[in-house]
Amino acid sequence: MVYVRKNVSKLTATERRRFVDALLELKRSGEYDEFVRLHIAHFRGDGERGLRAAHMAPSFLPWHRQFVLDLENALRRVDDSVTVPYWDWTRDRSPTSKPWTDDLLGGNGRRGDRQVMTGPFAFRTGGWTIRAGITDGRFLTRDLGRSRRPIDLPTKADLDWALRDPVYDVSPWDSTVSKGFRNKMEGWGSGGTPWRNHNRVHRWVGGHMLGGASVNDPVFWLVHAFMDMQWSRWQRRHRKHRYLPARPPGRDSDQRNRIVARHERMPPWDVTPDELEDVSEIYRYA
Ligand code: CU1
Ligand code: CU1
Repeated sequence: MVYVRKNVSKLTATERRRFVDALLELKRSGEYDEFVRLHIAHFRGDGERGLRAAHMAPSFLPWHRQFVLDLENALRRVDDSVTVPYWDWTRDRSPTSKPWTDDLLGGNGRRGDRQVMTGPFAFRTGGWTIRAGITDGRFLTRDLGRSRRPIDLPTKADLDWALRDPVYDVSPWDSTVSKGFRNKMEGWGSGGTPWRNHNRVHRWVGGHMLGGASVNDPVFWLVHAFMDMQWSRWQRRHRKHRYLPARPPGRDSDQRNRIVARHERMPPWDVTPDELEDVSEIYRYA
């Protein structure tokens, strides 16, 4: 059965509770922290050597598609009514709107140490201790809107600008490209606008969302579900266009063996971007 991913602001009270409870159960069992560790292990920039599967590369979108699917499958083993909701930050734009309520993800971090004090993921509830991180902090942190140097969430115009681009990605397939849907969504910028869409949302949330350990904040999944939804929209809008590159870069390219082409395996999974382009038999967005 094809299941439905919903807008987080449209969930019923029961759906909110079941989603939160399933996350807390994965945390309790230790499974959640494995997702955090996997993401940290794949957090590699284009300044480093080796294959980039997750970020600063064409497979940014399919990599996170598979990653969200794995988490969703784990949640559904706990409670098969649960799916990963998405956060539409072009509509819910305030630090007090959904999903920052006490019955969902809780609110902003407090002044000083930025510790999240409200909701189910506050350290003091005992259910959400950070175990896999880049620093030693044991509590979840946020700095919604970046208090010292305020930043706005990306807008619908930012999203439309990315969706309009019919080309999936362009050479040299990294964080420097100024064309292509993938980096316009991933959001590495240059010049006057350093952060676009996805990267700007990570910046706006702040705290744990700033680095490789961002998965510690459950909003990570809501952000990437919305990203994934935009990829599906882009596919519907540009039917003749597909994931690029179709073939691995040639021998003379410095991107050889550094990115995943359409029919190449995308680590850590035994799956290719080609196989992840159509998910219509698994889930859809409402
Ligand atoms: Cu990521
Ligand atoms: Cu992200």
